[in-house]
Amino acid sequence: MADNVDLVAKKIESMKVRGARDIAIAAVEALRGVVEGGGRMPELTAAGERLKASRPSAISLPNAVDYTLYLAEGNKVLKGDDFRVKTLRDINDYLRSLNESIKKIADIGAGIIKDGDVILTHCNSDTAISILKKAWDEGKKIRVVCTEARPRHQGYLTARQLADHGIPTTLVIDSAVHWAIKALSVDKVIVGADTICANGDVVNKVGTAGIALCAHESDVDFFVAAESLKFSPQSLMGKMVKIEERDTKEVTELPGVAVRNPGFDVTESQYIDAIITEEGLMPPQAAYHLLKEKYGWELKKP
Ligand code: RUB
Repeated sequence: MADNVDLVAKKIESMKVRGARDIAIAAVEALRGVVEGGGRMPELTAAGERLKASRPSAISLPNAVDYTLYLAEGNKVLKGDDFRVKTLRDINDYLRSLNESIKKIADIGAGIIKDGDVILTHCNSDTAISILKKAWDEGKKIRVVCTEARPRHQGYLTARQLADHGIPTTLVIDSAVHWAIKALSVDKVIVGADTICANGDVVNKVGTAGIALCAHESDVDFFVAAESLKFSPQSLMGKMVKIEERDTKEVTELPGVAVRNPGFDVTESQYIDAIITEEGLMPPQAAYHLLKEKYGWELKKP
């Protein structure tokens, strides 16, 4: 297997590359490297398996790998350099479409934000951040509340990125969310997603489900920002998704005490007001229809 594929898989495992979108893009780029190096279906399939195994809870990763293999498969009758040239073109088009998707989500998401809104976000989602930056660039004077996202503190990245963009940003510890929604007058919650199941349940950074419950209690709208890459035809409901448990040393070491460190949790669709996708704003219950129309329940060319 290409050294670079293993390197990318290790970067995903160690979270040097992280976030559902970025790991999917890194995997597609690694597969592109295999094609550039003259690899064909057997090499691509082996590379895809290695990449898919690197993080279990984000469906974006197997979806992106399978779709890239599907593109290559469509070209496998081509001989010699023709396979390489055509497959590289297809992969580059796919990467471009992923860039377009996040821009469309930013436009659609910014449309639901009002001037003066206070928005709470969790962890570090490029997709959610793109919406917040777009709303700000449109002149909406928003304020953002970020969580820390213990134990790895990805929320610090979000806070830095937003503050550097000029957006007034407040950081709170994860357990202050209930307080923050009330005391800081939060109007909306916008988070990203790692997987969206067919019934509209959402898998995202651990803590998301609790935030959704707090938002529900305070009648605050809860939005999930995710491109269709995160939709899972295979996962009927959230409880079927394998939740990654990470090294407990990330949390603490207390002799004689068992520590658990789940990376993600499942927010049930009933607590989600809408999912912001590149296809538009939709109720989570419509996930089934998007999957059926766009993919016909299989990863096919959108
Ligand atoms: C990141 C996380 C993000 C989603 C969506 O978790 O849960 O909310 O991946 O991100 P981790 P994006 O830090 O463990 O990867 O919108 O960038 O795809």
